[in-house]
Amino acid sequence: MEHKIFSQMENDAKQIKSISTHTCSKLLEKKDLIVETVNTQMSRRPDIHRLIGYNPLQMMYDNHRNHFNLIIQVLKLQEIDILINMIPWVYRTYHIHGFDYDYFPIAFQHWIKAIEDHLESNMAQSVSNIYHFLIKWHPAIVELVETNRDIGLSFYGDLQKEHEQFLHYLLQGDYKNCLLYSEKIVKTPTDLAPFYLQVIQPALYRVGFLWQIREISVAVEHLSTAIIGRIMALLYTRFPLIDTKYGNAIISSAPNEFHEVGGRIVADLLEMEGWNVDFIGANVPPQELLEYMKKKRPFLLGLSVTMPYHIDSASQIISLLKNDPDLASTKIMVGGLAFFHKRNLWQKTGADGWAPHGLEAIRLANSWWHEVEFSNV
Ligand code: B12
Repeated sequence: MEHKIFSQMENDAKQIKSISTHTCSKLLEKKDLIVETVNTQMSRRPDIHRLIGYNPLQMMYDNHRNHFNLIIQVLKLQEIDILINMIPWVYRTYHIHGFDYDYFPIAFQHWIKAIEDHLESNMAQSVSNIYHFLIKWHPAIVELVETNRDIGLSFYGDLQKEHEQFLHYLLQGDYKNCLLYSEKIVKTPTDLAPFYLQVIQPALYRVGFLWQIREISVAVEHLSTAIIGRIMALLYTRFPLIDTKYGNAIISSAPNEFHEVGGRIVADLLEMEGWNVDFIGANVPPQELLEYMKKKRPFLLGLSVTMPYHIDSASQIISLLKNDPDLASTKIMVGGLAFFHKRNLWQKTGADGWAPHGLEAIRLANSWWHEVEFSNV
């Protein structure tokens, strides 16, 4: 069902002409003004509180900023499929949080108007086509969201029972039992990867979904992530450090990206494999990452991207690296939820490779290392 509508939308979207880089830069230049105009116009509407389900206006403002970042991203990458994949998530999430479905086409009209106010008419016209497309597909998106509850949370692997038990403790905020139970699962270093990939990762996906459908609060979601961070640190440090057999690797989240557990899993698994890893975590200013890389001269950089509108910031770092003679030979790998929206989307970043999960990331890194080693013989 979901696929049918997606492919129909994708087909229909082929009619939308791609937008020039000049128009994209103008749009980016006017971002604050356009977002501000939509915020003001929407908040002046007499029906605004009904439309946003009596939520604070700030929630709508946050959505507008994220929305516009996404649109700019989609236009820059010329990947409308990202938007088509994301839009049901946006409808579903905001509707569950009380927003009326009518809010969306009304907001789209305000985006058209604001873009017309701030861009030259031919540019405004080309960008507006995206909004006309969204307005046209609005009823189908609502139907999809209302009828399709399968959002791809199926479990793969042998540790389903363990995953469920761990999740149970996690949602109670029961750190002690989470830790005791994890210790039962992870007895040797080789147990760590299945624990990370089949227990922790799906538990966090489930936590995200429960947050999305408003079954748990932001506090419970934060607590779950914090418990997992503590457990990862505790379990990992119980194993002896492996001698370095591979080169230096730096793992970081893309600029502005706050999600860091995925990158941390990749970092831990690389280290266990014998890489010398610096895990930098989330939201590093690009210039400082580059300076650090100049000092460290890593063989490998891994960039984690969760939100699609951060793909561009990853691409920018990659382009800086590739154009810097000191760093151009660094192998660059990207990964994270953002790349699940479309096959081969990672290639748009200019990276050398992509991996869907931690174990695959290790395989790719090792194969790159051996390739270079072999070519040096
Ligand atoms: C915890 C969490 C947060 C925390 C993050 C804290 C932290 N310290 O990391 C906080 C509260 C900051 C947060 C914020 C937001 N979040 Co959040 N968050 C999550 C949650 C619940 C878990 C993320 C996670 O750790 N997953 C587990 C890891 C292990 O999985 P993973 O990242 O996919 O990693 C694996 C692979 O992808 C791959 N991989 C990952 N990185 C890399 C890197 C390389 C180099 C390679 C090779 C591979 C690789 O390997 C990993 C291991 O196998 C997810 C739910 C989910 N489905 O993930 C939502 C989720 C990602 N968040 C979401 C949203 C919407 C947001 C916010 C926009 C919310 C808001 N309104 O503010 C902000 C955005 C902030 C920002 N600027 O980045 C949505 C995204 C929806 C979408 N369609 O894209 C999700 C999916 C929740 C949901 N179901 O709706 N979030």
